[in-house]
Amino acid sequence: MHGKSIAEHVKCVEAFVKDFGSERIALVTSGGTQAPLEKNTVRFIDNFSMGTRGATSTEYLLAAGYTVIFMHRESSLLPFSRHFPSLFTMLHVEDGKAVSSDAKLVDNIQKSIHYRNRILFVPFVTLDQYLHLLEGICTVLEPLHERVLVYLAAAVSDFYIKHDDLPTHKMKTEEVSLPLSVVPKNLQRLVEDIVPRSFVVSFKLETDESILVEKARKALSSYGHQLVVANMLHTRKEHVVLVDNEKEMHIRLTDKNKEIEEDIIDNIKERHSDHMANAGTAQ
Ligand code: PAZ
Repeated sequence: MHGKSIAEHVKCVEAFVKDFGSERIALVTSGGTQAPLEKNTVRFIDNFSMGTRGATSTEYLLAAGYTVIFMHRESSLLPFSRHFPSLFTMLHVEDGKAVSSDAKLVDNIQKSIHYRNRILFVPFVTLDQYLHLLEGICTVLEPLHERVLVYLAAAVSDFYIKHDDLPTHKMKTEEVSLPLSVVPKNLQRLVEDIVPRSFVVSFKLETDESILVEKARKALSSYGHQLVVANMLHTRKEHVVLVDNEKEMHIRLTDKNKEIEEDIIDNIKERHSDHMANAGTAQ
């Protein structure tokens, strides 16, 4: 969290959107959450997500003209730098300076400089921080109404141990107890009470394909938002299903030189434009 409290992060968002100039703004959530197993946390529940979907989508959102609040798990992947997991080995020293002539590296550094005034990084680590930040940031964005796209790509824990049930100290192996509770779903409240005019996209990950679309439909009808991007764990980089109240649309990656997020964002931008137009928002 870079030493900032939730309230301080929310204040940064307020300052960032105060002079908001572009026509659209996206709140992107990215990466997994930690749910502690002890008050003095040594162990926690976590998941596989490195934030590839969120970081990649953010690059395409910026290119599509969005300003982005990038709410990401600390130390997960970031837009532009995500392409270089071993940056250190790409540099050499010339006249006491670290340099590289790698064209892709140069291009991505230039892009990240180009967009730096249009992206705000807001880190989180735990499930609790994630939930509070999401609510706080959405509250700040509400006055921007239909111009807001909420893009919930983070893999949020479904289980946690309530604060009162957490042992204070490192759990002893002979006293293992995991009184897990199900994380209360906050999406309905978000959609109905906090950002009722925004375009809200949630993600649904499954490992059993036979229930994927049914689960996405259930989320749509429970929370009342606009779109679910449904994906399978092992094919998430090549295939997603966009599920709305009327139909399903499959996006399949056929060109190996492309990233599926380019098509996802193209499609979502169009849907968001319709949402704004239907509400009479100038574009
Ligand atoms: O971080 P990543 O790119 O490896 O994975 C992305 C994802 C699978 C976490 C995302 O596309 C997603 O489905 N998020 C929601 C997960 C869920 O709570 O169902």
